[in-house]
Amino acid sequence: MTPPSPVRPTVTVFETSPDRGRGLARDMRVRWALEEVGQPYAVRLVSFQEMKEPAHLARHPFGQIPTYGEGGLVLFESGSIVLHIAERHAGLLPDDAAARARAITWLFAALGTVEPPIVEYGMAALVERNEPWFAARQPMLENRVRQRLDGLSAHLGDSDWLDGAFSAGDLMMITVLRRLESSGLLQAWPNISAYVARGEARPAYRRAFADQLAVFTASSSGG
Ligand code: GTB
Repeated sequence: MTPPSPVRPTVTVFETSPDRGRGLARDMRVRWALEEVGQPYAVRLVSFQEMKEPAHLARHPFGQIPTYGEGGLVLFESGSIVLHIAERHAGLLPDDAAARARAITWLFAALGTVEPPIVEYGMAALVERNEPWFAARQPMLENRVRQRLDGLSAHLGDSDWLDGAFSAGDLMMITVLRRLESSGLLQAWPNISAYVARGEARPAYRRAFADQLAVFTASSSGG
């Protein structure tokens, strides 16, 4: 395992996040991972215009955030970045090989199985609300989310975390679930609501949240 590097990695984040500092943009998971492992980092702020310009497209082929730079290495995709951090520092993946594989499985489950229906549900409410098909489509999208929450809740049961100790899988799952907080849907699964709250109570989460909020506050006050 690598000790904290004296050369700080750089994470590219929104200069002015559209979530207004609620920690819903995907840099939050990278910041949280870095805080969990005790690795200081720098941020590069980009505007929506800069995200589509050549300098940023060289870091991220789709012109998005987050990106992660460490020496000569440049990564995009929040899942890949969090896994990279977890593999190089102690604290986010178990040492036991089987437990480690299961934690990585949860990270993939968060991104590949739980996040897509949550994002589709949220995006429809945002951009399709006035479309004629919205009323018919939204219950179907909500039902897909409910199916995932049923499965997750049944697995979680009374446990604190998804598989033993807190891991990168929990970190990713909690950031994904947080996108549902304003929908009120999570309240029907008290163990999932408690799970998300448990993640948000972690000191590393709180530091990451405060730091991304400070960026939004500074940008929106012209600072
Ligand atoms: N699969 C990629 C990853 O995991 O890194 C997806 C990256 C991505 O979607 N990035 C978004 C982005 O750069 C920001 S996080 N969008 C700008 C663009 O594509 O031009 C998504 C996001 C944005 C806003 C909110 N919000 O306002 O609540 C929440 C999440």
